Amino acid sequence: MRSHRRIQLAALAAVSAALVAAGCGGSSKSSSSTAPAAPSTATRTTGTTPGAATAGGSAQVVKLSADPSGALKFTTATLQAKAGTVTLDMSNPSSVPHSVAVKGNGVNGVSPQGSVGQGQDARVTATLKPGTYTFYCPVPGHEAAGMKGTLTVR
Ligand SMILES: [Cu+2]
Repeated sequence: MRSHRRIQLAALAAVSAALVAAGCGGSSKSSSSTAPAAPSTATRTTGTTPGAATAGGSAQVVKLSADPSGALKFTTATLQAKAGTVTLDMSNPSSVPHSVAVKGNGVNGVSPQGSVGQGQDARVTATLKPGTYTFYCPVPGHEAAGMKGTLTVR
């Protein structure tokens, strides 16, 4: 006969009870912040152009003056400008009415203001190609008396 040996294994089951203590939070009603929901799309503009000058488009202004003593002439007989839209701005410091005009190379522009008196300006604007032009006073007799000059456009 064979004796059976019984081995009993006592297993100790450890039961760990986890108690979750919920934090007692005061029911503080969070005041809804009235911050405007700004769509902060921070789109960073690449290729910054700091103070890009608007080049082109603006007419260049060439100033001249009638003789202040009243002689029928300008204070200069030669003017220069770059090709493009050119405005001749003549001031008249004299007591004799004058105006300004430009002609040559198919251009024939006369100041729409007509003759202007003392302390006033007359202007004429024309689109000029490179070449030589004549600026003059369109008041009758003034150009013939010598109130003219040469405008060189480059
Ligand atoms: Cu004149």
